[in-house]
Amino acid sequence: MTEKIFVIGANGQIGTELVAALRKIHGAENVIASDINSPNYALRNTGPFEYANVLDKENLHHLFDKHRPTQVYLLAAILSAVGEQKPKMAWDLNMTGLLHVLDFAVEFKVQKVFWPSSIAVFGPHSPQHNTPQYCVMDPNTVYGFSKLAGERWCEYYFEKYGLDVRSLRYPGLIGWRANPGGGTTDYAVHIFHEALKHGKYQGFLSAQTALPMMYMDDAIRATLTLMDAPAEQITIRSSYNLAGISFTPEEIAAEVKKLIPNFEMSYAESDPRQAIADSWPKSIDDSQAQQDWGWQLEYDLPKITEDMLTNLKSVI
Ligand code: AKB
Repeated sequence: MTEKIFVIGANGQIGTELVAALRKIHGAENVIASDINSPNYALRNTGPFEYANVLDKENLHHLFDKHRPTQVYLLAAILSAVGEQKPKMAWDLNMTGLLHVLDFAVEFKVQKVFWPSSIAVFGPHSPQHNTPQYCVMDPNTVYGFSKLAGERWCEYYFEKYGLDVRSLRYPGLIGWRANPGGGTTDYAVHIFHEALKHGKYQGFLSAQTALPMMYMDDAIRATLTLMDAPAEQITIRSSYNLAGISFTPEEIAAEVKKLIPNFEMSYAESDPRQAIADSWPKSIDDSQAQQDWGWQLEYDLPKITEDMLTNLKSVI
């Protein structure tokens, strides 16, 4: 059966890479990229594109009706750091946008929906090391509790309406094809750009702040593997923990220095993102994803560093 895949929020860090991967598998014409902004350089002239604002219910309904997608990926969101500057807007976009998509997915009998959650669903009272799938969750950012509420809605739509919705709690994502926008883990991408451009970088988190991170190739593979898994293997309909690897700014700086020996790292005195990072897990237990759909990580920190620097060199 030919899939018709609708990707909402395609211009972002995940969307840019996911659209390219989906188009390789399903053919460019079967993957409709959409965003509130004009297509970015990677999406331009590579396949169908629509303007979509998840809060514009009428237009979104029209797009579902026009394309009758079999799969929908909803990636439009306001991330943790920007969410703290615009709390009401973050709640509205992250929550109302999700509910619009879930409702239209039911109405138009979409076969599968993907919606990303995040390690931000955990909070200061969650276990910080090897954080389990199920534990105390008291996120204290708007982004975090919008993701936690979203997870509950996803499970609810699965239980009440039989909607096949699948989700991952992404760690911080690192990729070279697109920049992250407004998150707490963004430093782990900026460091590579700055190392190549200026040979130095001032991070906004302290040297010892460990956070779970993942290379984009792994994240895209995890997403596609989850979406391809037979429905009976999916035992979690809220969102799966996804671990990646955990490292500190000091550790990533040391890896960069191995390949760019004169690289210098410094650390900001204070930054509001530090409090967000301190409330998040340092490492994650993703054994349920391994068990249910065979998840295996490929990229460790040295491999990420080498791949990032090699690829970025050719594009910046
Ligand atoms: C952020 O930092 O806000 C995101 C995330 C971990 O969900 N990258």
